[in-house]
Amino acid sequence: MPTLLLPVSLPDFLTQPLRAQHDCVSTPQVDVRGLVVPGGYAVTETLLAALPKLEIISVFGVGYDGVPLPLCRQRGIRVTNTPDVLTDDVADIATALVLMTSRRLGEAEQHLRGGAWPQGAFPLAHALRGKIAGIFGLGRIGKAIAHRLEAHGLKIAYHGRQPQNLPWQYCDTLIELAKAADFLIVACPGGPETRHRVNAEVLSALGAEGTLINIARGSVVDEAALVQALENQTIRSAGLDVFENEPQVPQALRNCRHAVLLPHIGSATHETRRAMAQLVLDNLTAHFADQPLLTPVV
Ligand code: 8YV
Repeated sequence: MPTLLLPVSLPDFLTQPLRAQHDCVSTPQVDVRGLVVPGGYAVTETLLAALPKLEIISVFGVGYDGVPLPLCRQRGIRVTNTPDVLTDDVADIATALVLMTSRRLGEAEQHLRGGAWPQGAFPLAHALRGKIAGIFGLGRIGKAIAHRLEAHGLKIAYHGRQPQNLPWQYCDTLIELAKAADFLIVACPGGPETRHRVNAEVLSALGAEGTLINIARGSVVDEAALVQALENQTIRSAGLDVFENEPQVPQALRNCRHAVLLPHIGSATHETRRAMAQLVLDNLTAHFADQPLLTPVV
């Protein structure tokens, strides 16, 4: 049985079948041939150096920003992820955050649970109809968000590496997109290329009536700049499912009533997490049987 390293805890419905077919360990060992990690997990060069026989890294998530791809290519280590199966769930959470921030749903619920009823005391919210959603990163998830928000009456603009053959407005720069957007929605991959792309300048372009939504990676947003923008009300609100140093969420964000905060639950449904687990299993089985990978990254 090939030895697999599972350095952090993963759901039982993934670890049980993994243990049935592999020898699973939780600390690095020289005979490890496969590594299974959640999306965004930092696979360091030190860890890779401790695994001389590593053949495959299977990411339980779509985002492989924590995996050093050049080093994997150099060493011939294959990398897989779990795309597509989580697209709808993550897009649903982005849509929920747009609704929660615009209609102040969290605050309204707390208001009622606190024993109150509006009677003029609860502030009016903002409608979605006619507003502009600016999507940064129009990949599979970005497009699924765009379709959902179109159905809510928003107009779609986007920025990414290049314009696509789509009926939506392309903005050449992120600043231009932020200026145009009522909701700036981060849906791009994480990693060094996008680190802190949403900075103080972008937030200032988003403006006092703008909302930032992030369902991608916390690293894309300069969180300190975001806290400042929320505290100084230079943006209206933020809806976040991801944070720069998960699971740490700055107290300043927790204190902010104009921020809706979720604990990285974009793909956290029974159906999707099981489909992700199946992809991890199928990729590993294919690899150890010398068959083509289902969802190869490298
Ligand atoms: C998961 C994710 O939270 O897919 C990703 O990249 O970040 C999420 O779907 C994670 O991978 C599950 O542990």
